[in-house]
Amino acid sequence: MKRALCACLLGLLAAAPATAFEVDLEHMIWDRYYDHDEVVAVLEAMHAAHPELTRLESLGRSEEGRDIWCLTVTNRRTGADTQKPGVYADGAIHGNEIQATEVCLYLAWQLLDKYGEWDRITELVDTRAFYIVPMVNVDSRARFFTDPGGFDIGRSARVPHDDDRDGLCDEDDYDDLDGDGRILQMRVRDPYGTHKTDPEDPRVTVAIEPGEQAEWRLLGREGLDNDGDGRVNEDTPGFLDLNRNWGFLWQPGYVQEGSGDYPFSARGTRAVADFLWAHPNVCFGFNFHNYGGMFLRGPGSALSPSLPPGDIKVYDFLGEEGERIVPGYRYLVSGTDLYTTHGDFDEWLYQCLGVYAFVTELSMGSDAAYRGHGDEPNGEDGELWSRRPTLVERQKFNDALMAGEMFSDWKPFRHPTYGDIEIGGWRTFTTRLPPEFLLPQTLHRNAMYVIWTATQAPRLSLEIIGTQDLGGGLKRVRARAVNAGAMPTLSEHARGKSILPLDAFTLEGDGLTVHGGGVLLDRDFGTVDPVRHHPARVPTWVDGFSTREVQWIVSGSGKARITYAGAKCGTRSADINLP
Ligand SMILES: [Ca+2]
Ligand SMILES: [Ca+2]
Ligand SMILES: [Ca+2]
Ligand SMILES: [Ca+2]
Ligand SMILES: [Zn+2]
Repeated sequence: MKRALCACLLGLLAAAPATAFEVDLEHMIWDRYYDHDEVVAVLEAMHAAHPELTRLESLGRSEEGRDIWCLTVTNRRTGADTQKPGVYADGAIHGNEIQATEVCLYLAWQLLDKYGEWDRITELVDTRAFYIVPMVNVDSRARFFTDPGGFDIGRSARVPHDDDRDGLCDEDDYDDLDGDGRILQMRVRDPYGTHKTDPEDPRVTVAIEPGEQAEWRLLGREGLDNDGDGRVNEDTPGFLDLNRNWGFLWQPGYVQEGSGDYPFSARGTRAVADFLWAHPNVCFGFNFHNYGGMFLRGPGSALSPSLPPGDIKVYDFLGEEGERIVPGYRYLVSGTDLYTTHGDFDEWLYQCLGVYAFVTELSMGSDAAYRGHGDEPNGEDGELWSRRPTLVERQKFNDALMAGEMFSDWKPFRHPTYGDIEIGGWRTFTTRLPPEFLLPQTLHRNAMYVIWTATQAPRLSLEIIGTQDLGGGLKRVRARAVNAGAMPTLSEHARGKSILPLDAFTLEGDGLTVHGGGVLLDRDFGTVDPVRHHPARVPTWVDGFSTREVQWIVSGSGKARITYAGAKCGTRSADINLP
């Protein structure tokens, strides 16, 4: 009977389509991109294989009804996730930046695969919580793999928007004219145009120099004037940029393009915000994007207040280590080193929730470099990252390393408006995405940097310094909280703006009366910053790589408990017995 059942099952398996994706967590392959269904299958498999170390939940549904998944990784046997310092990581808030999802997926896999094998990871999964949301803009990332849309389409959330104010939303999308499954470029022969064929490579169309003879006029992405208004592809799906839709210094569309009708108007933004509001234990957030090789922090604009010095020190310490763990990437300030943005995620995290955060721009132009020692020098500062390869160099890379698969050669097409044109150009998976053979290093280095950052979240221990009989029935109790992580238990900004309550250092005991208490300013002279009311509870915080000492004056005797509790560092307790 059993054998018959097995044979039957085998028969079913054999009948399954050969292309069906089966997750094999033991032998995961990382030099490939995973599409929406595959990412979900990997998340489900990780949860099924490690139910005690993971929680898989949908934070909400997207505009097109897809779940926005969050995988929490922590060892539940060592305590609830909310009682541990949390590190948040998400990807594909811009849906076309698909390698951001792969980093998140790899991070989760690394934490689970190495749990019990690598001591650092075991300890982190026991003592910290990782919140991983691989696909924030889940609709556009899913469509990146299925629609012919190409790279340009997937940044926006799928929120209908009337780009050209004609009363219709999304009525003139790109069109796959030649039915090859791709949206490429269009060009038409025109001696009065703007471009010519590159003499070095006939596939490349370059701008003419002043006075040169033109050969081509560029017509933009493949498409038609669907609504007959005299413009081609003027109202493509969206536009709402999920990373301009957050509630700190949000600006309307005429200041910040793509910001949405109001903050948190997109489902993905709102779903992640609700989750983070409910998880004040999160200390650090990574928001993965896809181009430039950068760890970006705020301020993002001149409107944004500058950071207090204590927080800059923390950021500098973390960012400089990032530059070592991921060589070539730069730790930068987004508003001054890059460009102005309003209403983006990392600023909201820092300014409104008191969470340190980086936008990580994953890939570098040098990923697709075709250049040797003797070739022309690199960027102005001599660094590879600052100079993108020229289009001719990209073609040489394409030929030498990708067998020419990155580019579709120009082909003639009869266009109803433009007449005889040519369609061709760079394919979807080649713009700002590393070729798959380069993915594993990008994923591993960036995931390991998240893991290192988690080691620098508040790492608290509690010490009893001692008790002393002062005579007259009074006793002195001293205790110390030690933070071995670089991050303070509360950021300087969070303390200064009362974003979260201060942590509480408390002394409790049935047989005790606490007469005085406060932070110990000088241990030798016994100077104390006294708490005016309820001296048993001393509100405070502990800086990174630092200690906080408190002192209480009590009468009575018996068992007592000293506790340090904070939103971002969990709770530590120690018992004492007063004679
Ligand atoms: Ca319209
Ligand atoms: Ca096409
Ligand atoms: Ca049109
Ligand atoms: Ca169109
Ligand atoms: Zn982006």
